[in-house]
Amino acid sequence: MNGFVDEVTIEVVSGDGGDGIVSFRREKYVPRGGPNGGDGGKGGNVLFQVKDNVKTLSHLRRKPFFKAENGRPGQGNRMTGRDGADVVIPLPPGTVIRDAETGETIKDFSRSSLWVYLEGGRGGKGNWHFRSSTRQAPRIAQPGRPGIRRRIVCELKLIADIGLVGLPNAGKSTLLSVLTKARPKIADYPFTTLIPNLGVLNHKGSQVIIADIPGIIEDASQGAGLGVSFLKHIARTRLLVFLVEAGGDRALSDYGVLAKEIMAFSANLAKRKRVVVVSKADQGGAAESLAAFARRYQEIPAASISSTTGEGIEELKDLFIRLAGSDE
Ligand SMILES: Nc1nc2c(ncn2[C@@H]2O[C@H](COP(=O)(O)OP(=O)(O)OP(=O)(O)O)[C@@H](O)[C@H]2O)c(=O)[nH]1
Ligand SMILES: [Mg+2]
Repeated sequence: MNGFVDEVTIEVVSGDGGDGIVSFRREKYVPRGGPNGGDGGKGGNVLFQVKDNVKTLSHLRRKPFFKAENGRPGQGNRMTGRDGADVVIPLPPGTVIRDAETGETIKDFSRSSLWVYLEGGRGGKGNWHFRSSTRQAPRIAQPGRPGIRRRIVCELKLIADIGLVGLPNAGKSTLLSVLTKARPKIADYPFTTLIPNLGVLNHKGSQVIIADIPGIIEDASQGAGLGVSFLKHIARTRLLVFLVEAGGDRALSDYGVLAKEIMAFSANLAKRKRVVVVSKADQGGAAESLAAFARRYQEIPAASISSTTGEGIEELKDLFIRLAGSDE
């Protein structure tokens, strides 16, 4: 998956109300009993349920039509028909729904919620309701109201769980391509990535969305290089991954630059849970870098990897899921 927006058009229909019926009591010795036709049941509603463990709109793409059940007709003895069952459509947080015809925004879902979008049709009244002193044997009953049909566009603004930060060329995009199906541009020069890339890591039944952003250099917060405004794309992540190239103490100073620029961008983002990942371990110097980190920042978890040889990648997936994952 690429880009920050995903969009699916679906069709939803609430249930029709059940019809009221015409019926008369039948009793021994009573030639013509009074009216006793029951009301129809209500049609089922269409609801949206926003849940944290839903990450994408792919289930809607597989099945883009939802219909709630119709209400059942009334019965004799003034019995009301059964209500139709609701249909509940799961959505990931961050979804905006729009009317496909008018383009009007219907709702913007940011966090978990359950919301009734379309009410089912009301059930019709049975003839029992229409009795009066002048009309003792009413032969009329009301039909149920029809349900409502709508075409809507669901648009997901993806929210990453993990943000990859690093100096240009640290190997962020390469790591994203190794962990996920995303295929960002990778090249041997700085500032290859100009706009953020997203990928979904599926691992052992859990998922995390990872954002790869442009490289950060010293004074980026003052506008150097590509600046830091793209950090807003990872403002809501659960985990920051500082990717620094292997090579003894250099990894430590690179980390210092990143930490300082992030702090200058947002003190709030700087408080986010973080891990250090030493990249390009195949080029040597990773053990020294890790040791230098362990001496200086005991409290920050650190790991080393090579996207080229695959060294440390499985362990990194475990770590990412443990610190930022959710069930699929
Ligand atoms: N030897 C080695 N080279 C790597 C590894 N990971 C990435 N590279 C190389 O490092 C260079 C930069 O990789 P990118 O993934 O584009 O780096 P980036 O951090 O996304 O860079 P920007 O987008 O410019 O910030 C490329 O030539 C990659 O092939 C690794 O594990 N080992
Ligand atoms: Mg890149």
